[in-house]
Amino acid sequence: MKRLVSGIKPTGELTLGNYIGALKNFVQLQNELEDTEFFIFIADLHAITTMQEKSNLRKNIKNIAAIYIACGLDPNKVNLFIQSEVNEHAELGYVMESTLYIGEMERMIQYKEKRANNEEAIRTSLLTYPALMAADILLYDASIVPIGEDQTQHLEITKVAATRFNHLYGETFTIPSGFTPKTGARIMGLQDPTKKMSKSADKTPKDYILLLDDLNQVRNKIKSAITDSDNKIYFDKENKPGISNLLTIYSSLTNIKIDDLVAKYENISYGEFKSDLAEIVVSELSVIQERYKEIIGKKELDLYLDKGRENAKRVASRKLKKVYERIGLGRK
Ligand code: ATP
Ligand code: LTN
Repeated sequence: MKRLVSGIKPTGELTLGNYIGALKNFVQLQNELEDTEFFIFIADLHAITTMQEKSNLRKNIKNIAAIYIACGLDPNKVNLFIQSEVNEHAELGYVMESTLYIGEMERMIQYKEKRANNEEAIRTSLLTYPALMAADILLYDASIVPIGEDQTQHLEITKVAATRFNHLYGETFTIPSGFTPKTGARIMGLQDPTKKMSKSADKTPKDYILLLDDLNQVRNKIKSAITDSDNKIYFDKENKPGISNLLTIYSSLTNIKIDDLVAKYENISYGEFKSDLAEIVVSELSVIQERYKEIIGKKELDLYLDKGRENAKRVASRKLKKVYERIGLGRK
């Protein structure tokens, strides 16, 4: 039986970027892959690499759990759980810190970027973050890890950690592969299409679409997305980042190839294109929002998270025990 692992940090409300780059692919893989066990979690330990207000953190954790289900993950097929409730993640995270080198951590782009924005109070865990992410994946011997493009470097370091550990202590971990969508692995901001759409960076709300945004606001955000003035629709990431980003969103949500969209919208104005796209996004989000309302606050949500935690713990504790034995920690 193969295993798939992925997680999302509860650092804010989820965006269309999270949906296209990650969530939508979790659902697609759930429906396509056979003989695969799914472990999808809420990465709350990762969230505290930066300051989180307590009540927001709690709210965001539950919110992501409900969004997972609202987007189409079937909690009877997929193990949904909260990372901090399976203590093996933190414990193997420490072992991974003792496997990876500081130089390797310091090379991580996400660390360097976040550090550049906040020179003063950088938490140590922001640097060691990839060690915890490696633990998240290796605890379950995951062979497939669906992620957006910004996480590929972290997945690479996970492979380094697994290979090094196997070499030092004998075959212990499966080397994982990333699954990144061909289109939509990096959705850009609507106001600044040269930067990633993000839920936690300091941005104007018009730059991102939240999955739970009011649908009229969604329409307005798409209509006021920054585009160039040449009024021709074609894909050119360098020179036309705005329109290229909108084409990517359109293509990801409809599965229509970008080339076919370009042909369809030849000689059509940006305004009309944006209106069509707005309706496509709205119809996708309205289904998610309906299901979200049905599940949030319900007792079932906790029961699913309990069941997910137990299943995750069973696998994770066995693995951690084996790791400790391999290293020579403790007495047996
Ligand atoms: P933050 O914005 O708080 O730094 P994030 O959104 O990058 O967080 P997560 O919420 O943990 O981080 O990301 C969950 C998944 O969504 C990851 O696989 C990530 O690669 C993907 N993702 C995030 N933003 C985008 C985006 N703009 N385009 C495509 N995928 C994305
Ligand atoms: N690092 C990811 C979230 C994350 C993750 C993981 C993704 C934490 N652990 C394990 C896949 C597998 C992020 O910041 N987006």
